[in-house]
Amino acid sequence: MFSLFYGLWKYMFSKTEFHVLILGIDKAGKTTLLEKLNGKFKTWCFWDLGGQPGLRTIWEKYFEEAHALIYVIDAACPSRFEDAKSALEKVLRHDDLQGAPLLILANKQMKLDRYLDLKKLDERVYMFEAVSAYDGMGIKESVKRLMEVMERSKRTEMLRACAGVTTGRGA
Ligand SMILES: Nc1nc2c(ncn2[C@@H]2O[C@H](COP(=O)(O)OP(=O)(O)OP(=O)(O)O)[C@@H](O)[C@H]2O)c(=O)[nH]1
Ligand SMILES: [Mg+2]
Repeated sequence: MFSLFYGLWKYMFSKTEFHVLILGIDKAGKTTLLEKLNGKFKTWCFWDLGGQPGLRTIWEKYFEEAHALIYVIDAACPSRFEDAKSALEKVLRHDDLQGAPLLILANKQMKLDRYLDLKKLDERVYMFEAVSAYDGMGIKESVKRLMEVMERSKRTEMLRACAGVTTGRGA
């Protein structure tokens, strides 16, 4: 009996198309994200809506049928955080989206990397990681990566050699 119900449930579930709304203010990177998602989730239908102020009034027409929400923020543009925040607050306050799971994506982290243009400085190995020191996201992995690179670096080799020479002199 259980397997009959399970089979039926599985059949219905596999037929369900999930509607996922992609929202965020203009130029946050929604359409770019959609291009990355396309074809990767077979039963998911992503709705990418324009984020210009004049287009945000249309967003709510999609709320009722949305299973979940992805909210994209341009993390490289602090001057627009306030706009992004108030647009998000308005979305979350809406009754038609009640209980819909929310994924917030801090996009364009790498833009800062490009702005710093560290490659120009010298030939040293550098890593750029998106982290949150506040909640610890990415911290452990980043430092681990640094340690791995550090252990294999020419500089560590050089410092070891120097330390060897110094110890040798002192002895
Ligand atoms: N450097 C960088 N640029 C990005 C990234 N994601 C998107 N962009 C650029 O940001 C610009 C805006 O991206 P879109 O995907 O068109 O933004 P949108 O949220 O769809 O904007 P609207 O449709 O106007 O609401 C484009 O020039 C993208 O190439 C990213 O992760 N890094
Ligand atoms: Mg777009």
